[in-house]
Amino acid sequence: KNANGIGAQTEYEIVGIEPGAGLMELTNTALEDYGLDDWTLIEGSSAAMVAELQKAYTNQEPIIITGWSPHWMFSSFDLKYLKDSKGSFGGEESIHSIVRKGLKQDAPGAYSILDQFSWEPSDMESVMVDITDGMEPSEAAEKWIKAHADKVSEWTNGAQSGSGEPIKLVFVAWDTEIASTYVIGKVLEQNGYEVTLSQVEVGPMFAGVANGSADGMVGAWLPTTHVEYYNTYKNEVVDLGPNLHGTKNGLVVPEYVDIDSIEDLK
Ligand code: PBE
Repeated sequence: KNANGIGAQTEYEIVGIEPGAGLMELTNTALEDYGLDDWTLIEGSSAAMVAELQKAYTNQEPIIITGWSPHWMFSSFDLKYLKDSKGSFGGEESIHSIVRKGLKQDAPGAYSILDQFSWEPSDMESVMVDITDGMEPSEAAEKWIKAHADKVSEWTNGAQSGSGEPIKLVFVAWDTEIASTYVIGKVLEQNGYEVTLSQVEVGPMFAGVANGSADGMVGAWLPTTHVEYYNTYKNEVVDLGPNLHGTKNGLVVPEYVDIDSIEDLK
C-alpha cells in the first residue's frame, strides 16, 4: 500500500459536495474518528464533484470523493467504497417521505399517495440514468411511470383524486432527489393536483415542510445522514416512513486507486 502516496497525490484533499449535506457532516466525523488531521474536505456541489471525478477518471489520476448510492456514477465508472471499519458513515439507510402537519386534512388524496410511495434503488437508478443521458427530469419521470403502471397503481390505490389543489414539493438538487421528486410530482399531477416542485437547500427543505410553506418532500435520508435536521424538526412534521431502502454513504475512489480502507489515508 502507498498510504503516504495517496495523500501527496491528492494534496490531502477529499472532494466534497454542498455544505449542509449530511454526507459532509459524516465525512468530518470520519476525519475525526480516524485521526486524519492532515486531510481537508473541500466544499462544492454534487455536480462539481462529479465533474472532478470525470476528469480524474479520464486521466486515471487518483481522487477521493464523498459518494453515495444509489448514484449513476457507479454504473459509469469502476468505483469502490473505502472500508469504514469504525462505522463513521453509518450503515445502510432509508429515504423517508415527510409532509407538513395538516396535509392529511387539506389534501387526503395527495397525503395517501405520498404515504404509499415506495420503490427500489433499481427504479430510482433507471430514472437517474435517463436524466444523466440527457433526458429532461419530467420526461424521464413520465417514461418510468408509463413503464411501471402496476407499481404506480399501488401508490394511488384508494387515494381520492384531487380537484386542482396546489401541492408544493421541495427537493435538493441531488440526482436521487431529482429522480424521486419528479416521479412522485408527476403521479400527483396525474391524480388531479396542481404540483409545484421547488429546488432548495437542505436546511430549507426540512424547514419548509415544518413551517408549512411546503407540503412535503421525499428526500430525508435516515436514520443517520439527516439526523440533525430530523431531530430539529421532527415534532413539527409528519414522517410517512421510508420510500426506499438500501442507500449508502462513504468515501469513494476509482478502482485503480490502490487503497481499500479509510485507514489507508493515514
Ligand atoms: N446525499 C444524497 C445527501 C442526501 C442525498 C447523500 C448527498 C446528503 O445529505 O448528504
